[in-house]
Amino acid sequence: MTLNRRQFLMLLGAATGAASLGLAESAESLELPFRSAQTPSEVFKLPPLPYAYDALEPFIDAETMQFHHDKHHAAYVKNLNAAVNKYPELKVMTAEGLLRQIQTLPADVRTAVTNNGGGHVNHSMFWEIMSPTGGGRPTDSLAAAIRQSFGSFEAFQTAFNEAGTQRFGSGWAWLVMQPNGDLQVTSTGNQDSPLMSGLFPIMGNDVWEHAYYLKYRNKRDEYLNNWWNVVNWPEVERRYQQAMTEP
Ligand code: MN3
Repeated sequence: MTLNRRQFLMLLGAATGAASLGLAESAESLELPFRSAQTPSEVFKLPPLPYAYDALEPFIDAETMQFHHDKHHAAYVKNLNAAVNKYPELKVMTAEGLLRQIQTLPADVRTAVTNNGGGHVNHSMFWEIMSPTGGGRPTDSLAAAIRQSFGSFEAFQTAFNEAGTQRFGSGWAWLVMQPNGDLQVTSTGNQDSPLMSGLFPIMGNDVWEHAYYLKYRNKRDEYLNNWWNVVNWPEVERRYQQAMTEP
């Protein structure tokens, strides 16, 4: 069984004494770091979309959301399961753990884990950092960190949008935390995860055409501008706090 962090913490709250076992410290954003053996094809699961397909209208259309989640993300999960089924020792690792240790994985599954593990982790984050009640600005410590790193929220938005428009072909625009704690705007190609470079992905926007083409056609810049209306800042803040506490 795979739990997101919120579900896991709820369970922890219900299980007296669980924190004393050290479980709280080892919880990751998507899955427990270790899990019991399961049937081979079901180690990684497609997380449910946390809102209706049309919930992000008019900024992201329902058809895009349905295909993006039910077809594209589902395919990454299926292919990631197929890749790790060759190596039982990989099936006890989280998808995030696989990406962080990508260079140590067996060479014949490294590309499949990069593409499909990255696709799974990136999209699992993506659904959660958007919300029908999103938009506005970050608050709390993240707002201060953004001001300190980029000068202003507007300057950060400009840098993030530029990272998205300048990514040639398919990929992601990111706000990441470097190992020294500094924030950085960057982009990656394909489904490459910042985790593979030792960077923590605080937030990212999917600039593959499958994320916007039905509604925006070739206007990626318009999609990037409108996307800010659905950003779930409380979840992004939570990820920022997680970035500062994870090793
Ligand atoms: Mn996508």
